[in-house]
Amino acid sequence: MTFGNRFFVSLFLGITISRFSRCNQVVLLDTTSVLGELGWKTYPINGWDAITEMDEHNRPIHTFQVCNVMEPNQNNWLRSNWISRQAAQKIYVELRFTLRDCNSIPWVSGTCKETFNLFYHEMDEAHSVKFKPSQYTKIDTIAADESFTQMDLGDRILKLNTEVREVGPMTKKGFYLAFQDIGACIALVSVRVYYKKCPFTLMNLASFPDTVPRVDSSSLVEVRGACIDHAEERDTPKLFCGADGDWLVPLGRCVCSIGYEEIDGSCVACRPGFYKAYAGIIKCSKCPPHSFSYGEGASICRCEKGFFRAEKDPSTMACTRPPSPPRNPMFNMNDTCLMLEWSPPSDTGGRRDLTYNVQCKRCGPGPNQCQLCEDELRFLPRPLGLTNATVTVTDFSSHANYTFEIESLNGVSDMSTFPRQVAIITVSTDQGGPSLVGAVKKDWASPNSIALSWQQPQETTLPITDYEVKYYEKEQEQLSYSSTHTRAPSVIVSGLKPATWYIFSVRTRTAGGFSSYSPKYEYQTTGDSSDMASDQGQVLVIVTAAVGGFTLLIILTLFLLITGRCQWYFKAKMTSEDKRRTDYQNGLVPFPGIKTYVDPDTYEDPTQAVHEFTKEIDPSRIRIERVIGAGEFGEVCSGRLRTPGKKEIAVAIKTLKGGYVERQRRDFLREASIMGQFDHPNIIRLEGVVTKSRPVMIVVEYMENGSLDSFLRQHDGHFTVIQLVGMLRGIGSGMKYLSDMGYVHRDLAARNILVNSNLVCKVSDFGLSRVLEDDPEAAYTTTGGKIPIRWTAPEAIAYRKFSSASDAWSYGIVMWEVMSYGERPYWEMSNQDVILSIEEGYRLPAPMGCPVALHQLMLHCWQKERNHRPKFVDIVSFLDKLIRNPSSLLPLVEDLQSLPESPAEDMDYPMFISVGDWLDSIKMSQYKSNFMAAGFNTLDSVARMSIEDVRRIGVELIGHQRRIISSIQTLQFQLLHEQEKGFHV
Ligand code: ACK
Repeated sequence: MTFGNRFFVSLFLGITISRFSRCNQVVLLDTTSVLGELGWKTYPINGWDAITEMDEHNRPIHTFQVCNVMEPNQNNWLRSNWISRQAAQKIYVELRFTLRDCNSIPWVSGTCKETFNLFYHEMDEAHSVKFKPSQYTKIDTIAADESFTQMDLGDRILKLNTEVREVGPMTKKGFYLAFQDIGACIALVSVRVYYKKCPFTLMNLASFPDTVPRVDSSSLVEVRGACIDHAEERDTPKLFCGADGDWLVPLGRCVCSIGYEEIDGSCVACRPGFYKAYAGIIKCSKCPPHSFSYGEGASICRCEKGFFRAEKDPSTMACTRPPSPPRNPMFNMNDTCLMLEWSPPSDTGGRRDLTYNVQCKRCGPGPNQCQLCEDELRFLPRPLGLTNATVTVTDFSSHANYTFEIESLNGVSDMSTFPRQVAIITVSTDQGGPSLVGAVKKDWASPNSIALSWQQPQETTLPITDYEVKYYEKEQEQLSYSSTHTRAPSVIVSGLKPATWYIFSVRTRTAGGFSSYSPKYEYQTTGDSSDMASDQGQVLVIVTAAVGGFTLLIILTLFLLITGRCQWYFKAKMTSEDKRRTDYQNGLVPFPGIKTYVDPDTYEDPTQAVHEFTKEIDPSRIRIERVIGAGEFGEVCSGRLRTPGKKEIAVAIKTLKGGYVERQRRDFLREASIMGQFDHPNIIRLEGVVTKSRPVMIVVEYMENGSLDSFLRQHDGHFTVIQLVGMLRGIGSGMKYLSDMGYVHRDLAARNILVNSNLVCKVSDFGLSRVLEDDPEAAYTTTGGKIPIRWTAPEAIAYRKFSSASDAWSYGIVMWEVMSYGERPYWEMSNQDVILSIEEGYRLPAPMGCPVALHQLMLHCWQKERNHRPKFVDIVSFLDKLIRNPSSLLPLVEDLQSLPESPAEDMDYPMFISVGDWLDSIKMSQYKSNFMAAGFNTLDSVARMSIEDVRRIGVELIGHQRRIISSIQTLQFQLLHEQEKGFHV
């Protein structure tokens, strides 16, 4: 008898059967989704009962029930249809069912069961033969976790069980499932059969197909991805499919191809105006200057008309054009050498690979009688591919007219079809040709003009065409000059400023070309009301000329005695002592008796300098321990050096990487030849060099804390002011030593100072111009040199006037770097803006927490007039005073600026500027000569001026009087504070 079928049905209607699927499961059968009859078979017929009800969505719920609990020996089978295995190797069978516990049914003990059995049978196809239970393999006995539970009120709560069983590996194309009841009260609510897969996915720009995991759950299936459209493999993209259908361990990836960038997991073409030149994880970039891309997906931007890209230019570089021609060609000639000089082109075309070619033409008297003459002459260093704006010519005939065409070139000159422009200079070597004029005299001067006259040259074979008079303001240091031409040996130069000193020089021109310039003569225009100064001017000029002439005579004598040849190119073989002597005789070194620096470049053979100034170390004494950085020529390592006394000391070892050319080896060892000449506690000490074996090495003392700039950045705010001043004192002392030795560093900056474990700072990075080549801060200037703009004095930027005074400027910047713990000078201002701001009188403000005294010293170092800057001896003694008297470091700049009535907003010019700089800074430069003429030439005297004084010296406009007076008041305030605090350097 079947127990309670009606009873089950009423209960099943309350169950909501969730129909779900997960994306990593492929369902082979789901009874909840079969809409029509299931068609499962039952044996015997009266065993399992198939009941189909409708759920709330009007979809059928197929259930199978059996409840023959009263009768013994039950053996009721329910068999599914044939189920295709598809790609499955292992299948999962999920059963949902209810099961009544036997206790809840009266009078059934002995016959009632609480389990049923699950079987399967693999077959390659469906078959219609009779069901044979013996062919089936048992999967498991299924028991209920939950069953009917008796409740107090007699109601029963239906509990749904879910059981999942795995079957596999499967080998045939399909299988049957069978359920055996042996006397339980069961309702089978749903049967889901599925297998697991790792689903199709996109990862790292690669697609991975649906993948079936292995049966063995411990091994993964390795799947190689295929790059999506417009992407290409970087490292083979791979994923591993886990047993549960999850993708694991992504390896490798694809990257977007040239012209495409990754956006939200796909590769999208670059927009017009953008390009991508390399496949990779980079975005499309905007076209570099002077290039464009019209279409989408550009791999490179094309150059605008007139602009080009050289073969080796990277596509990221701006398109460039050929340079404009060189400017201001000039020559200087003596008996054996002709030196041509010119200024770099105003437009370098945007490139740094500027070179010059000099072509020579020798011209006869008539027109069109020119022929090329390179082969006749000797050019030093060479006629083509010159990197400096100068060349020396020797071996020329003494009676000839040479025309030199100087062309500027860069890496794209060959690409342009425009005719090239050249600078032309004509030189006559005719000894009877143009010769020097006699003394240039001032006849008279007025506030705006000066009249000059001179003696005609005595012997000229060709008639004099005219004279060129070149002149410029003395203060301007020949940044630019004017010239005027005259046929007579006299001229009135007009348009000059009153009470201003000018420099004049005259040269003669004949058909054979120009003569050399005469010596320089200094004359002054008269002030508006007096011309007192003119006489003094003449006296001065005569003295200058006399002294100049005498010096010239000595130099010329030395020149003939010592070399007898072209002095600026031919280096005799001399020892360092010879060189020192010669340098002293030439007035190039400061004092006799003091050891002076010898430039290794003055050695014909640079290895001689290395031998003379460095010790060769046997490499077996060196132990390299680790790489600490990268230098220009190779790695920088730390290690140990065994000294002859068997002691081991810590050293830094700079190596020259293999594959160098001779020039690199020479440049590399040049630093050692310089360093080896120094012996000072604040200069990095050279231990020696290895030149006789590979790799070539320079061994120096080890500085535990590395370079000062990064050291300070890492220890922001960690030191007392006295400690910082101590560091600055050390650097100043090192610099004093260098300047006493006659060595100009040119690249003094915190990055070139090294710090040891005792916070001792030592100056490093030697090598003159080469230092600047290596320095990443160094930028090209319009004069063609490479200069670290932010650290360099204006005169060194403008015309490469490097000196210990320009080192003092850099020292001021180092002070600022130290007091700001490694801040970048002038922050993110561009180099160009830095140059302009300095020119306008702007100076770096005091860093936060900087004592007034130190900022004042910085400002002192940044005076425009280089002779007004402190010498390193002054700097060291000033810092010593501060260290001895630490209370002098207490007032901070911000304290001063926050004084109640402080006109802080007006204090935007520094204390230690000259009167000229001060007037420049308040835009009253036109009155410089008025101040000077009236004797107001120090800031102290200016600070005492009254409004009457200002009027009396000739400032007539009321607005100008007002501006000057209010600036004087600020000046008075500053001087007052300075005196109160006693911060005089
Ligand atoms: O800033 P740093 O640590 O200090 O990194 C650079 C790197 O080598 C490349 O120049 C460090 N370095 C250079 N010379 C020395 C030295 N004598 N002692 C210790 N570190 C040095 C420098």
